[in-house]
Amino acid sequence: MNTFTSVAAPAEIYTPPDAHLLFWPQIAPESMCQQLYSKLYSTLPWQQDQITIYGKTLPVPRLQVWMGDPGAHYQYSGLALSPHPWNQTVATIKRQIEKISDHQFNSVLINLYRSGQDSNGWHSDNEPELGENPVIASFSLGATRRFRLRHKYRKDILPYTFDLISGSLLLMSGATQKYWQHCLTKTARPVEPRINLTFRKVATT
Ligand SMILES: O=C(O)CCC(=O)C(=O)O
Ligand SMILES: [Mn+2]
Repeated sequence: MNTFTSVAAPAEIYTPPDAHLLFWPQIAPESMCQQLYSKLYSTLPWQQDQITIYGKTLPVPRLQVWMGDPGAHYQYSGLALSPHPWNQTVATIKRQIEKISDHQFNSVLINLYRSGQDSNGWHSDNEPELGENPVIASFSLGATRRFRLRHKYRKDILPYTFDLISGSLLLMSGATQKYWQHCLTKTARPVEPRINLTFRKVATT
């Protein structure tokens, strides 16, 4: 597999209060994104997990795979995930993203949004195993979907919206996960599936 173009134009920088966001609209050419998408879609062990919120158990509104170094376990909303070993395609993407972002990761949560009805509700990536000020690198493949961010406490700060196109990379760092929430909204428009990879660094056990 070719490497990504390191053409990635310099990142757009957003520094609203209590957040730090870097956004690269396109770090890989579309033809490569299509190849990566097909590979991941057909080879990953997609799971339909269940989460428990306020005592209610519900299916997660998307499919997902947790992958990482041995010992990189992850828990959220009552769901405990043990890592699948690195798949070659995901490991290649990880190396490129580490180069572009200048951060190291040991795990990734991969989401498959099968249609516009699949989504990801308002949340912060603030689980204890991520530590203080986690750095999250979010890479998208497939359909463009709308990603929103809002401050948790300050209504006077405008929310942010990113249309995450195939090949884009969004890096969230600093206090972003402490003070802001994000979500991936549903859409009534007919859309193709989308795969999103959020690379993370978790404490290993
Ligand atoms: O699909 C996305 O763009 C967001 C994914 C996300 O926030 C997560 O997996 O924690
Ligand atoms: Mn998230």
